[in-house]
Amino acid sequence: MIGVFDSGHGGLTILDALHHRLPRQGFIYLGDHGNAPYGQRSPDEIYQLTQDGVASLFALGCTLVILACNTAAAVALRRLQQDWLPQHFPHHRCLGVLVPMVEEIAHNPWHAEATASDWARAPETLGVFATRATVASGAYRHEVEKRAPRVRIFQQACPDLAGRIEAGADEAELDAMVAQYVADLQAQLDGAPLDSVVLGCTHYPLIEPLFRAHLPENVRILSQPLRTAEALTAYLFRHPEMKRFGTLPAEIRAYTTGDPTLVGQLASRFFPRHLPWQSLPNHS
Ligand code: DGN
Repeated sequence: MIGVFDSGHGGLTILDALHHRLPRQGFIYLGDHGNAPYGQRSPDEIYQLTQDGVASLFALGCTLVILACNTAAAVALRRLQQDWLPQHFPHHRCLGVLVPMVEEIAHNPWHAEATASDWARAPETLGVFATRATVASGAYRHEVEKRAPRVRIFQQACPDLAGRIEAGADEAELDAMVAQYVADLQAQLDGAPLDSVVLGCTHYPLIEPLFRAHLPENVRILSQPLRTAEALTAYLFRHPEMKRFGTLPAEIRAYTTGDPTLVGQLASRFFPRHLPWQSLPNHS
């Protein structure tokens, strides 16, 4: 089984795409609702909660875990990969949702063809909308500088947008928030044209039409669920030992550190199929 971890149920937008792309693959989803939201927490807290969540998924039998939460991936993934996994779980793996997005930009075919003077005239600009903690972590900037150094990145924190989406706020309220965050991003650009945008939080794809409506028409919105699913498929092709394909329908188990009944009601908007939510074993 492959584990999918998120601070709540926003990561179901990622699970949905993974399940669609890999229908025979079993998944165990864990939402840390008992400690959500992560977006306003300190890096140390986010690191510890993410490590605990991943350890729980390992204990449930997963050997590969996707951090479907941008905040957890941005703050904790590198430290987990560099310190914790090699020491405690050398044969287990953890992947995130940031690198697939940055690779999509880095592998844009136009980049390979562009000459130095094309770049000097028009470097590609990437906008990232994310939680405050994701932006503050600098992880998107780090990955862009490493993998797509000629791309100029502009980040816009969207405090409470995920919370309001999750609370089922009406469209007019969400539209006003998105309009403001798009305007704030554009103010940072100082007139430079925006080429692509990452909706760098699990909840934002649910209101992509609102971002679409406020962004200039030619801006490309990169799909994080889709790209993550493609990246996982390619990873499993390179690492067949991580793959455990079964018969259809593949099993999907869903655990929460919160109230399973409540989570089941809220989560139906994020995942089309009914999931039998359970409390995380041995969780108090
Ligand atoms: N899942 C989080 C993310 O993708 O950043 C958003 C929810 C939260 O914890 N604020």
